[in-house]
Amino acid sequence: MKIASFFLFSSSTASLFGGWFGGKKKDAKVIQTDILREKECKRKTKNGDQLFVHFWGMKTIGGDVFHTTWTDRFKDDKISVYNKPYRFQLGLGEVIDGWEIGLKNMCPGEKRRLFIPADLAYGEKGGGTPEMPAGDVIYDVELVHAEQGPRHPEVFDLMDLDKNGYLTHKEISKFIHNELKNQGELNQVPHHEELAMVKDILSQEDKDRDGRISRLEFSGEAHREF
Ligand SMILES: [Ca+2]
Ligand SMILES: [Ca+2]
Repeated sequence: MKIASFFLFSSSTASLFGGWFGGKKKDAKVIQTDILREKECKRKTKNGDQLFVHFWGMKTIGGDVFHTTWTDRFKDDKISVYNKPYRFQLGLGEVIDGWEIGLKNMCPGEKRRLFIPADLAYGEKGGGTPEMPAGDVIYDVELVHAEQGPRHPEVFDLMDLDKNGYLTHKEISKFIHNELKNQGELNQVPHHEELAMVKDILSQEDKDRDGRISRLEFSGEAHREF
């Protein structure tokens, strides 16, 4: 296990921000993903990115669509148009686990078909609305656009124990230690690796090299496009 950025921490603190299965460990699971349309790009989607997608949700291929951003808005002229793309931040538990797993490493313009088992979707009982059906689901998802997402200030506040607006080595260490503990992974990660994580984070995030991470360094440049 290697934690190299705050984005991954954001992911592990997903329970703070709600979501169906927030806080559950996600990356250990794999789902079947078919590429419907391939695209190349320099920078692929990763945790923390803000994604804009069009999607079609169905129980079986070719079956009724239970939820989509595609609509027959002008029925008389038989013109189908997109509604606005659906927007969410990857890795924060805002969407079902099947999406968190299946929409990583994706390029704009790419279209995927995700086969998602019930436990990574809305469960065996469903979410109580037609948009959240029970059992296994299939989503066709087209990535329209992706950009670096905003980081949650709540995470900074959580880490900044003395509330002085900076994250020190000690505060980061403490946060990591607690995160590992909460995830039940404390025994699997040796102490030296824990220290390496802290060093890793500081070297990546402490842009002005003053040995601590300011709020500005943490929040990064919002909406930087790729
Ligand atoms: Ca502090
Ligand atoms: Ca700094």
